Amino acid sequence: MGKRIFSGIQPTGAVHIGNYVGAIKQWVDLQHKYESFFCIVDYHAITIPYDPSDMQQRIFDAVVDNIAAGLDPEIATIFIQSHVPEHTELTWLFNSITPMGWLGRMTQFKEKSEQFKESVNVGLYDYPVLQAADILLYKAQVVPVGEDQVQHVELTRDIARKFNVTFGDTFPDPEAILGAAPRIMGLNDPTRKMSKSIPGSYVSLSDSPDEIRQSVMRAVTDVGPTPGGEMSPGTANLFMLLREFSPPETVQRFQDDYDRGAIRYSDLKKVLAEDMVAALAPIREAREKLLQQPETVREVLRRGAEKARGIARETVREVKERMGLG
Ligand code: AQP
Repeated sequence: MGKRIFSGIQPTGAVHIGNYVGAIKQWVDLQHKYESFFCIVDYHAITIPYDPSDMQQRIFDAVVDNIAAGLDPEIATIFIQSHVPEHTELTWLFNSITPMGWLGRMTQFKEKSEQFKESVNVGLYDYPVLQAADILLYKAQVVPVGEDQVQHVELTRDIARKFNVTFGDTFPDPEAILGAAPRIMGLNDPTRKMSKSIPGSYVSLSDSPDEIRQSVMRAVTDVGPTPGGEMSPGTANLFMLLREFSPPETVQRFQDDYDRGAIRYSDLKKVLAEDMVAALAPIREAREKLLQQPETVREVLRRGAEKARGIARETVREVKERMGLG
């Protein structure tokens, strides 16, 4: 069997350029190289407060955004996590071998419990075990993610190894792989990562050209470079985006201006905004078309769940047998 990749995205809000450059662009490249599974992880999304009445719409939008951005349903298996019940079944089996201390160390849990102080639930704590089940159900070895998810992939590896040692060799060692821009910071607060759940932090793939311009022009920078000092987080973030969306000559020109202490951030932002508008235009157009074909999208998801379930069922059968439950 060739290598498999697995990755997921939460339907917690609009898919943004951080998700796009940090993860989706890699998925689009890698789908040609490996057997690929991409999942809209709705069971993960319910671990923070949400409105059930628009969950289905957010799931649908996330699928549309990913296909519009280049995921090809003819090559990759695209499906919804809750359509494959083995994800939660394997989570329970893994819960019984995962020490609580491993989960207590997870940075995302610490950050999210701070962000949603009033509603820290068991699901949020157990989130990384569900993620391990997502990956290992398909025995994926390659997991393309943004930097924030690396710790969870390492935990997945620990769970796989512990299972193998305890019950016999079953799972491969999954490995996280990062793209060139693995951590895009929030435009309104460049000390925190760009996040769907932080309003003002992101440009989404569905934003209009004017919304993109407004968000980029409002991005936090600094009053000017400190001679010989490090770039401020906001400026470094804009340069990172420039490298993703603008040609190398443009990046070089602004880098030279910065080095000479002659940079005007408003000029940089204007150029970046226009290059971003142009780069995202084909995605926006593909998105509009897909929105007119909801039945096609639903058919992709039906086929995806069917293919995923075939594999997931077999893994759970094997795991239960090894654990003395089969
Ligand atoms: N700011 C980011 N820069 C680079 N990559 C990012 N990713 C997320 N934010 C950035 C990567 O995108 C993939 C899908 O992310 P997710 O939907 O599973 O959840 P997340 O990491 O928790 O992303 P968000 O946008 O911050 O969502 P909320 O606000 O709901 O928590 C992952 O591979 C992730 O690394």
